[in-house]
Amino acid sequence: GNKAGNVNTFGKTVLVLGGDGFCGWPTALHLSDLGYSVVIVDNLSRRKIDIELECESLTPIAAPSERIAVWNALSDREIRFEFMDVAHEYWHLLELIKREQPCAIVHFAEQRAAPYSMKGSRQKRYTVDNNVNGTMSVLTAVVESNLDIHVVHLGTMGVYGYGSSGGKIPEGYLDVVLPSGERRSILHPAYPGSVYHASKCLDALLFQFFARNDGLRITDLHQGVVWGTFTQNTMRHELLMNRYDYDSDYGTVLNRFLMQAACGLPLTVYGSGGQTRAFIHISDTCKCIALALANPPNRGDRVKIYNQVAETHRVRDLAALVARKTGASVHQIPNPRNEASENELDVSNQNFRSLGWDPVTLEESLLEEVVGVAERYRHRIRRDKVMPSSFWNREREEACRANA
Ligand code: NAD
Ligand code: USQ
Repeated sequence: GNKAGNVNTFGKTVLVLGGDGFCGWPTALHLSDLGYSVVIVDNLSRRKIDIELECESLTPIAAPSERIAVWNALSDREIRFEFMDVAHEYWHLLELIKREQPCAIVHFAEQRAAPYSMKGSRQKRYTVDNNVNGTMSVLTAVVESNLDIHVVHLGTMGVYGYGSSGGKIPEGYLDVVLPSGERRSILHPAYPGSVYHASKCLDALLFQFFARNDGLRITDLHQGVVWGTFTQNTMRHELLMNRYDYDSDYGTVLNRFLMQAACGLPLTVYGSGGQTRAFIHISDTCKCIALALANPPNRGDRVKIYNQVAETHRVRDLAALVARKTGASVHQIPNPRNEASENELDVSNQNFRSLGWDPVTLEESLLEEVVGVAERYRHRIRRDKVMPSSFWNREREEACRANA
């Protein structure tokens, strides 16, 4: 394996689709810092959804041009920005690819919140339209450009489904014995738990097809729940600050618990809290992308799939940990989601481990840092955005409303 630091990035351009988002922004800075020429492509749909949901990032985030200018001034590098809807401006995307001739495209540009994708029929349809069309446009444009571009996509652990792991979850493929007795390695079956997760399963089928039919070089990263907000690069200036979502649609569970602890709110455990999920810190998201870029598949290879996870935890154990550290109280509330109430989760992350990745885990100091950020900005919290407001089905909605 090729360790990221050993790669010659000189003259190499990377497009970061969705580079204004929570994972995309710190990754764009990290890749720029490593010497890649970075072009952020984003239609700012996430900032517009903030307006729709009447809730902003807990941390104040600067406008794209403002924060890019700050980075360019202090890093002596140059990030550029293209305002574009990658799902619906195909010709614009193709032109950009032909002009920039990137060695790789990192694709974060999707609607990524499971609760938002279940909010109503408009949001369900928007999520599939945006995510599947975006992926389709990227793949088609790469074929059309006739350039040998490595596509790195941010997928999710949720494609495997939770609750029926049947042992350690492998990295994308399952060895099976067909009825004929023949052995075969197949794409792991998809068990999406939300419309958002279903859109990622559809993406995965498109990757499989384009890798086989057109020989595209594709890496799909099945990432766990991301926590934290700061990275070394975003800490270099106040105006480089990253997003911190805390509302019930976009806030991920550990960041929500840390926010709740900082504001004196009870920690909202959905159901029994027996759900086990995989976690990764935002700084490791950036490192894993760099490692994936440094280790592309060869032309003709099947899609390279990595599980991008550091550790697994049960939701109620996370709540107990945060409560112990901060004195917060824990509230079990009816689960707005339709998911297994208890599940085991054992995940292989051997692919990244074999490249020397040594992930950070739930260290006390990092947890304290996040609580510190939440305390600093707690005056910005809209308390009416903390309780669940998206429900998986009518039964869940009635149970939640009856409890409210
Ligand atoms: P985010 O919503 O903060 O960022 C996504 C960015 O993509 C936003 O800036 C948005 O404006 C942009 N975007 C969306 N649709 C677009 C389009 N059609 N054209 C151009 N830009 C578009 O989300 P995030 O947390 O940074 O997640 C990024 C990716 O990582 C997603 O694909 C998500 O599925 C995956 N992921 C995230 C997590 C997590 O916990 N945050 C975990 C696993 C996987
Ligand atoms: N949960 C609570 N209380 C809360 C919020 C969540 O108990 O206040 C529970 C949920 O019911 C769920 C678990 O915590 O069982 C995780 O929820 P989450 O919102 O943190 O994560 P999820 O909806 O799975 O989605 C997030 C990202 C998504 C990414 C996914 C990775 O938003 O983009 O794909 O994590 S994974 O979960 O591994 O599929």
